[in-house]
Amino acid sequence: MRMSQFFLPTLKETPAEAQVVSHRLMLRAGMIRQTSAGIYAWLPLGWRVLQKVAQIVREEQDRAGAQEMLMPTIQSADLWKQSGRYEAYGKEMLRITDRHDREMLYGPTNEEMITDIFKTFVKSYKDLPKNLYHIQWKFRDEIRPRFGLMRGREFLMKDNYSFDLDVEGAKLSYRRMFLAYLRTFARMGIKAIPMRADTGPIGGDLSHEFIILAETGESQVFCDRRWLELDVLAEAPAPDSDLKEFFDRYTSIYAATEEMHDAAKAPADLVTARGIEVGHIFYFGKKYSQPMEAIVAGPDGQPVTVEMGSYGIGVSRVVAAIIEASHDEQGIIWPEPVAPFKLAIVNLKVDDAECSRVCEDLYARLSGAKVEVLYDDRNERPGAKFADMDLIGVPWQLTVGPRGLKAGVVELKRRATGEKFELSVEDALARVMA
Ligand code: 5CA
Repeated sequence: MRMSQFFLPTLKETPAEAQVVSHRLMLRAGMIRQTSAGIYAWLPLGWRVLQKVAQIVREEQDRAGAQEMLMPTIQSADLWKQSGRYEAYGKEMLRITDRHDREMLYGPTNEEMITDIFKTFVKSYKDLPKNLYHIQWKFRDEIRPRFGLMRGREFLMKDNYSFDLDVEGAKLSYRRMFLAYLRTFARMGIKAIPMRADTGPIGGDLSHEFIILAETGESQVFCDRRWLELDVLAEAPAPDSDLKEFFDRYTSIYAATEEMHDAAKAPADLVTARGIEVGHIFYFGKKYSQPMEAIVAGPDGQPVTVEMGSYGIGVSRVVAAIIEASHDEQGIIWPEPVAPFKLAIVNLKVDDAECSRVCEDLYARLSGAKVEVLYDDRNERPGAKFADMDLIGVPWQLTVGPRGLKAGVVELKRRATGEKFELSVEDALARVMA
């Protein structure tokens, strides 16, 4: 992408309405634009990151055996009357009446709809287990939408739903998702710690919130210091084993939200911090399958009401949470797996023929090798270019200037550490393509 053509409306000033750093930086970096309270348009830079995050979520769901589908945002109120949640959800649900006076709603979650779809088609234990997910916009009419994407009204969620014949099967599905969540966040370059949690309006008796530690988190959390050192990806077992040993080991390391914290059970080496909830998993048995009659024929021909769980990741909140956990005074520091571009080329003097020739050549070769590269070909002061690059947080910056070229070098800078390397063009290329 050429920066001269890219729709990237960065702001010099800090927007007064933004209270937390992720909201400020997303506005300043031209990632999002608020269109109504708690509702945002995703501009090209933000959209690239949102898709990166969604893709990692998708790959880990697929790896765990879940199958992707897509349910609509607009739902009929009838289903919610069957489960008993239509009244219970209260004002947080956006209710809509269509031209035929039918009651509709913008879905805040999908337990009812998926249970209805499931029971229409699945009639036998032989078709179990099943685990279905989608990545879809949700709407919750939060009293106080705030902190930008962290607590929006419209937000992107990955939600999936497991169906099993018995409790043992449902608990295995839960452990599989527990592992998938640990892997998902680790792959994004962030540490999300599973904490025993309250089940709230979703219901059930087994639940974990996945929490990222960050100063601006909405809740107080407590965990054993060992959590900070765990290397989940190195230790993760294969998803097709029974995962009992793994689940017991991980859940035995202390971690709790404020509501569940018990000082008497906490370890000596306790970390107290603020946390952001990026995911939440629930096992709730027959809470929806019973009232909605999701029943299959069991092995002995007798009817069995299925066991269910649901599992959510706030995909759009994750984008903000990553920024909360990874930024400095100058701007965002994207972990490479979710970065909008891997590398930026900064042309210090676009009217210098040699500078531009080298930059164009680099740009063509990197693009040809499918490296996602942003080329700053604008006629701007070097200071303004560096400030923009640090603000939008691309992991590697390759600076090409007339003085360096005379000495045969370009400068490669790593955004995360500020380290700078003077390298020949070929060595710089080899380094970023590795
Ligand atoms: N049906 C279940 C799981 S599929 C469910 O809805 N769970 S939830 O209510 O905990 O939401 C799942 C995730 O969505 C949360 O962990 C959080 O990361 C995200 N989320 C919830 N509300 C908002 C909001 N207002 N703005 C942004 N993200 C949100």
